[in-house]
Amino acid sequence: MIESALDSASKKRLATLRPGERIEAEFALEIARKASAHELGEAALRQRRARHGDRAYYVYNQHLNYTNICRNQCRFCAYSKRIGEEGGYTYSLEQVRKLLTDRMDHPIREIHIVGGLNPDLPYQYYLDMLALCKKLRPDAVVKAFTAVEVAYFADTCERDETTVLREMREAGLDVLPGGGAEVFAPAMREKLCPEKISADRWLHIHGLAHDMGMKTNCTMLFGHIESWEDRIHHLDRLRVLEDDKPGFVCFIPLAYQPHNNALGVDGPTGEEYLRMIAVSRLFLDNIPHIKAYWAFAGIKAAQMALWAGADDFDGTIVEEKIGHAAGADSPKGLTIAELVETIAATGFTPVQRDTFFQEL
Ligand code: V47
Ligand code: SF4
Repeated sequence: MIESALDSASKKRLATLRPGERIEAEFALEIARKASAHELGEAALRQRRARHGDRAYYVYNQHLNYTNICRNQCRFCAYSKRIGEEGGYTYSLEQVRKLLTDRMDHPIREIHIVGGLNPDLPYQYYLDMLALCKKLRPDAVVKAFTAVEVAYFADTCERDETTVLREMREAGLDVLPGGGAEVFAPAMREKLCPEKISADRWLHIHGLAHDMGMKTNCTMLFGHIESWEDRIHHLDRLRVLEDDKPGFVCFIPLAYQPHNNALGVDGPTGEEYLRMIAVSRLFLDNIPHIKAYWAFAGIKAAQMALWAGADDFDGTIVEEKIGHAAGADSPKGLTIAELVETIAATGFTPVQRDTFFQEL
């Protein structure tokens, strides 16, 4: 939409929001549908600047996807394989060690670990992998296992979720990543990922982690078959949890990658991506950071997103596998020099951070 379809009262309200001002779900839906991309972006940029000035954060990180074998079959997922299917893999702990030690000359500050739900892996494997990461990389924050994996460990290893989180933390887990949230609206979840844990359970596990003092991230997979109502409903559930049990660090709108999966619809346009970033910044007044995840959005759209409300560009990654299995045409990783140059080219000031957004 090029022209704004907002009435004059809503136009004025959007243009004069105070820093951190809360907007209701109804207003969020109205502006998402009717404001021009420019109006939305300008309002979100003001909120972003009020919080973060001209800083644009990045992290020196490494992703590690330990297995692609998964019991679930989410319809958007091009990454997972069934047991015995060609292309399936599971890293031994020796392979994990090699992937980490190959990069020992890089000052990596975050290790991001996620994988499929693989029935062949014993509980001890996860504990040993965390301990190995901490031993090899004592200076890095270990961000590992989505709520979907935590629930799977609990269900298959006869422990409750709190025990899983406690034992994982004792082994080296610092932070939960935000994956697996997809779209919370039940009708969408049924169509997208019927075997996956419910929205309530995803939120419950993040709430448990927050209660233990563990920080977490949150995501939404958007730009496929969901509506703006579904998106605002999702953001609202995150905002309610954060009010009740604070602990989210960063929200990541994940741009749907449309290839090699069962969903069969296109992904978001650049304009839709920027609108999603802007509405996230405007609605999530209690979550400090919005990530422009370049690996899924593409570098250019992620650069633009810094002007539409995002303040984080994520990281070096090293090897992104999930979006690339579904056709992402971004690089699989960036060197630290490329990352800094890419951010600086937007006019924002690149600032290296750790997982908690402490400046380094
Ligand atoms: O959970 C799967 C999504 C997620 C597709 O917490 C897809 O800092 C797009 O959660 N198109 C994994 N997305 C990525 C993720 C993430 C990434 C970066 C940082 C953080 C963080 C979290 O990717 C999955 C799923 O929601 N996904 N298939 C697809 N075709
Ligand atoms: Fe498995 Fe995660 Fe892919 Fe779903 S998105 S099939 S849970 S790896």
